[in-house]
Amino acid sequence: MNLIKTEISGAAFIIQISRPEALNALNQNVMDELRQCLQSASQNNDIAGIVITGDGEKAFVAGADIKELAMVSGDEATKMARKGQNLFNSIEHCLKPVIAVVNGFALGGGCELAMACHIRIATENARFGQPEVNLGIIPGYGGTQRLPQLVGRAKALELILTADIIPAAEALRIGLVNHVVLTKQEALDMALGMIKKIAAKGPVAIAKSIESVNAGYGFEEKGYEAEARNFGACAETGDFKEGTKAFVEKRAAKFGGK
Ligand code: CO8
Repeated sequence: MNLIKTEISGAAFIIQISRPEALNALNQNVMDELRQCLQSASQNNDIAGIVITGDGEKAFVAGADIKELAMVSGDEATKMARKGQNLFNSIEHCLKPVIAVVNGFALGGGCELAMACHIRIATENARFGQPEVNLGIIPGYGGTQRLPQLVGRAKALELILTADIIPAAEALRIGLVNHVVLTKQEALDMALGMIKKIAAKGPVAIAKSIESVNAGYGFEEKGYEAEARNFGACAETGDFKEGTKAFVEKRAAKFGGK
């Protein structure tokens, strides 16, 4: 593991995404390491729960890696979106609780990663948003499906269409996070406390609770497939080229609508 730090604390497996120079952005190597970590944690009988967080204080995850994304074709983008959706789906369906400790920016794919977790604990400096339209693309790791489930369709559309970034207090108000605490250490302590509490319950009952809650939502094939396909379609546009170029050049994009 080069881009992820792991630690076991009691019955908890802590996964810390660590690319501080890119605000922990998710490139394909991070995604591969995340998949491996989740697999080993979920198969380990001594582990009762998993915590996912970002290295440092500034960012949980600032999204998919825009510089990597800028290089891919429409078809590749669709495939990457499907692959990421499957990984995040495996988090949602993990039979051990997965808790996101959201420190700082949780944007785009970062917000989507947090939403795939069962519980979200944020620090006061956390910021949430789906700013993909700033880049001429749409959420591609399940955000168009999970955000409406968590905050309702109207608020989800407002956030996705305006690309607004909201503070932790607002995320709490709209039901995007479970708790907001002052520091990352407090958030980690709260997550570890929850896992300790859960570890004392019947593991089969815990697994069946997660399975049953998820069964009411299902993996809406239609919605996720539309998201992956439309993500790929956006990645073929001039708007996407302009959006990613503008990000690298640290300026606002000028979209032509093609
Ligand atoms: N990707 C790559 N690099 C990033 C990213 C990112 N998402 N976010 C930040 N960085 C880099 C910056 O380029 C910068 O690098 P450098 O020092 O080399 O210029 C470094 O991290 C520090 O960032 P800033 O200087 O920009 O820090 P600021 O404090 O000024 O701003 C922000 C912080 C507001 C978080 C700003 O960095 C930002 O807007 N980042 C991008 C947020 C974003 O748009 N996220 C969505 C990305 S798209 C996405 O997530 C799609 C998900 C689905 C993908 C499906 C298929 C792959």
